[in-house]
Amino acid sequence: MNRLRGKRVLITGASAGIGRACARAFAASGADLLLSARRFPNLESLRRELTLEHGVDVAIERLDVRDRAGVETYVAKLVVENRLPDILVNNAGLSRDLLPFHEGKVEGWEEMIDTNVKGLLYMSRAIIPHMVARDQGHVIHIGSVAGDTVYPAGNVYNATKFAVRALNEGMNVDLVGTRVRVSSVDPGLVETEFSEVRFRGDRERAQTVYEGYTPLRAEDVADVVHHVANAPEHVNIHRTVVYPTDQRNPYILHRGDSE
Ligand code: NDP
Ligand code: 8X3
Repeated sequence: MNRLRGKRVLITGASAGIGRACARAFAASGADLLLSARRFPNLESLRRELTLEHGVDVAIERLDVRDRAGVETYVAKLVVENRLPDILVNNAGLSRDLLPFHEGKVEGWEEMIDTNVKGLLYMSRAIIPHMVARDQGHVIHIGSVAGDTVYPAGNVYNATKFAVRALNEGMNVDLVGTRVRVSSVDPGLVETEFSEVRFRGDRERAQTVYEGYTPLRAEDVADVVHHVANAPEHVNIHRTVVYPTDQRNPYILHRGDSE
């Protein structure tokens, strides 16, 4: 049963990877979209594609989730336009470097904390009060298995995703008694631009992350997000962990004869 037709879905970080795949999955179900990211040309081509293929309404916004005033101005504009979302997908995020803690680059740490934690907080704080006022809404965070288990040199990235897990629980606890749902979809290894960003543009190194096994595709994660969002209103799927079949935890990865 499709419960998403005519819903409005706001997705942060929709210019690539999981965010873009989520936009495609929701559009295919007839949902209208509010898409944001920093790379506006990517959003423009996605809007063209989705309006042409699915006839849905797609509004795009150049938005850096680290910019608190920018986030608040954006949400205020949505209020004025009467276009608040039914569903918020907090997807924008990144990792920088893979260095032992004592060799870490502080500026990369700040970028991760500002994006993965503070950006998610700014957006959630701006949107959720409106959901509470309407007693309806669904916030879906893209967490990570990195928020379950720390791996070597993951340190600050792990800490940001542990924070997302805590916030997912905290928001759920605080929203009891309302019909606002909060969920987290927590993937293992997904082949996107993620590793290229982590390794600051080193494509060769990024490719080695996905060699010798079959990683998740962004579309696989979008399927799960779509499933979580499409659950009946009385069902709140708190947390979904999704790994590639070749990976069973952050340490156990079978690099062998997979395609
Ligand atoms: P990509 O690098 O492919 O996409 C990241 C998206 O986030 C881009 O659209 C980017 O847009 C956006 N983004 C980054 N920084 C900002 C910012 N400051 N403001 C607004 N948008 C921003 O990576 P993924 O699709 O893989 O990552 C999406 C989410 O999934 C992240 O939260 C990541 O931590 C999480 N994740 C990824 C996994 C993986 O293995 N790939 C596994 C588990 C979780 P732009 O640059 O245009 O602003
Ligand atoms: C991204 C997956 O394993 O690189 O969150 O941390 S991992």
